Amino acid sequence: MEQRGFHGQEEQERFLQPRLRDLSDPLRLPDMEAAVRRVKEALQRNESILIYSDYDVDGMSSSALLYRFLIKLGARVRVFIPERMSEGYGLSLGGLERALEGGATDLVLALDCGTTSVGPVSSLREKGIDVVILDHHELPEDGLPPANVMVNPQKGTEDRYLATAGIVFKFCHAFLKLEQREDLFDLKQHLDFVALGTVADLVPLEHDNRILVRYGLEQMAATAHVGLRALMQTAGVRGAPSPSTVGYMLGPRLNASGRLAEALSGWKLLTTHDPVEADGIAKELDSLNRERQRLEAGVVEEALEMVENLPEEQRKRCLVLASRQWHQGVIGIVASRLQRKYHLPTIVISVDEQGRGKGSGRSLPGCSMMDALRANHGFLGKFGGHPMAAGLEIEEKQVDAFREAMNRWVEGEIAREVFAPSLEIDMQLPSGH
Ligand SMILES: [Mn+2]
Repeated sequence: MEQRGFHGQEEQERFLQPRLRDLSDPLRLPDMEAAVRRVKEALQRNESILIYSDYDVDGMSSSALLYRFLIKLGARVRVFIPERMSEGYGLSLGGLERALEGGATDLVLALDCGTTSVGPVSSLREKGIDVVILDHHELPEDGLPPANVMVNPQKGTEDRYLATAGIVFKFCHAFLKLEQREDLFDLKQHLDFVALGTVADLVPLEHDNRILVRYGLEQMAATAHVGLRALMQTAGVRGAPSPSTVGYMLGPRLNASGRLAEALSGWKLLTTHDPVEADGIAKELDSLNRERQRLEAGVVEEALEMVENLPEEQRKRCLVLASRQWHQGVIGIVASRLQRKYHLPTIVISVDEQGRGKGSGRSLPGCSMMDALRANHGFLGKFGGHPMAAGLEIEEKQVDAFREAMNRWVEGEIAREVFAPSLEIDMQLPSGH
């Protein structure tokens, strides 16, 4: 324990026996109190609220939790999740246009997106619509969007490991705490959603994440949510769920909706109270997931061949691969497979008929994908994400130059040891014991 940096009995106990009451104060997240106040105002004025969330598992778990919370409090609220293929990641003008068609809107709550969306947030404010962002993505360098409130741990120094599901949990907790009405909503019963989003987003399972995931998985085993139960049944989950149950069985099925069809069905599955509907959606997600596996295998095969055909210096420090044949819904998974196989930062790009590429990048500890993209942003359109995973836009004609520049940048900036597969050894045990 000392080796791992846990000093003293109390700290060691806390790691070995995590307790919910050890969770840090939700109000220490930057601007959390302002976010709670704005939402409370919306409830008092009976405003119409729109939850706009990302289409991945963290996004849909976050919106499922917040939706249930606000409904329980009597809010007028609807949920919108953009389409990956046509509207793309995050708050976009196209996505917002369709979202606002859903009805009058006084307040937009952006979940797991919005941190870099200067244009879309400005356009909402011009329409007189207030915006509260709950997100954990990295901050842009050239100024934040003009949201009324942005809760993002990246603005501070603490809690930076939280996924959006964890931030939404903290929002609900802060709300109940400020109201002094912990009886209004059973937050513990929804910890399974928090575990889903946190594990699927691959954030480090340390500090509060460890507590949230531990109790969330326990909750999942006896989940009160019929959709989650149906999904576990369809996926063949037996025994107590673990992080790998979420990572390999539940996460891919929920994500399959956002990759190949509409992410809203994953959200519906999490929020439905109807066992028949739940069963139908779970089966649909299962077959979408099989389709996804088929597409993925094809792209992996082509990508491997492409790597082997690149000259050595163009694949030495970074892989950048693009094709018009690749389905945009699977490029992220393919990038992470290649990243693990070659132990290099990897970007896989799907190019449309007009020559516009959308790419997904995965990196490894010690080499921040975001730093690499910032340094080479001249080749790119929009980009954003985390040190280990990012998304980007690029024109097809820029891909070759971008590949060269990335290889050069990584070669020059990142220490060689980063790319050597390594074992982390805590201590050596003397033999003969
Ligand atoms: Mn996320």
